[in-house]
Amino acid sequence: RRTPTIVQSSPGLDPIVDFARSCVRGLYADPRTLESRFLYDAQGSALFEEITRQPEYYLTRTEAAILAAHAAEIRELTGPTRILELGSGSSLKTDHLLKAWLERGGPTRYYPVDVSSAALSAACAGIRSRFPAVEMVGIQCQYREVFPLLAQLSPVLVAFLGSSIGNFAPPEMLAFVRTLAAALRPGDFFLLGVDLVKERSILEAAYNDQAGVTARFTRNLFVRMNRELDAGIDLDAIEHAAWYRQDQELVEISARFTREQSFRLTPPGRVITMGQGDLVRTEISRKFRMERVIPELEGCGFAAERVFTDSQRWFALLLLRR
Ligand code: AVI
Repeated sequence: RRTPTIVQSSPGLDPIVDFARSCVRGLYADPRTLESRFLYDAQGSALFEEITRQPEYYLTRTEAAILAAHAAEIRELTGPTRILELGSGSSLKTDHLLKAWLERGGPTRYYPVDVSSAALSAACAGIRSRFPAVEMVGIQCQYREVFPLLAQLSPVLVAFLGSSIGNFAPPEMLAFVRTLAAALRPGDFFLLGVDLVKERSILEAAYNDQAGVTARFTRNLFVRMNRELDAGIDLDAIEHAAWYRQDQELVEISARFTREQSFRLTPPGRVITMGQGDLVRTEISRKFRMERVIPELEGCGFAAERVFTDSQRWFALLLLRR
């Protein structure tokens, strides 16, 4: 029990082949897109942690303040559940939840889930040192792979923080929430962080930080293609672009090629040509309205138990009951 235990899923597909196929599919698509799950290799996860510390990136600190203020109340409402956190990253926000669970006594069981083994190991080591009394098993896999385990973990609170749900396209989000609801038992909980619609200038600053960390995060996807797929992409010819699309209420994040170039991904070895000014979308980050998202989640099988927000109404934490 003293050493962090990490269990790993056994995906059928070789991770390099999975990455290569996904890149080829996305780069031949119209519009060109890359799957954002590939942003989170060891470097990408570390860069994302750095993004969360940028002054413009209000999401993490706003959500952490909401959690700090309401974790005890959340524990009051849920009772002594196990906690499973999807996309745990560094898990720093989780400290507030674990503290509230520990203060009420009884065993506290925590299951962080992350695709990045480096991020997961770091998170487990951190929790182990800050909360030696917490019983923990880290699970390295994609989110959907964990759903079949949930029934065994009941009573459980599934936490999905940081507005990561905003990185899904609307149909994917609904499919995800429906599948989660089906995997949970009645009476289990879902704690969901959502970033709210706000002024364009605040949103665009958050995704275009002065220090250029978000730009490095976007560019890292191409660094990864060079390292893992031997792509030979000229990284100096790639810039980060992020803007708010008010019509869809989302921030669109792309890489822009500033010069024409051709490269080849191995496997499968197909040539890809990018023209000057061509964009490759690497992420969307949706912004939500409470009056719309709550009925949507309720339509997927959850009941809204409590909604917590900050004084500026920039971010919301929704406690949903299955
Ligand atoms: C992980 N996710 C919630 C972040 C977001 O805000 O959509 C990812 C991110 N990409 C650029 N900055 C942050």
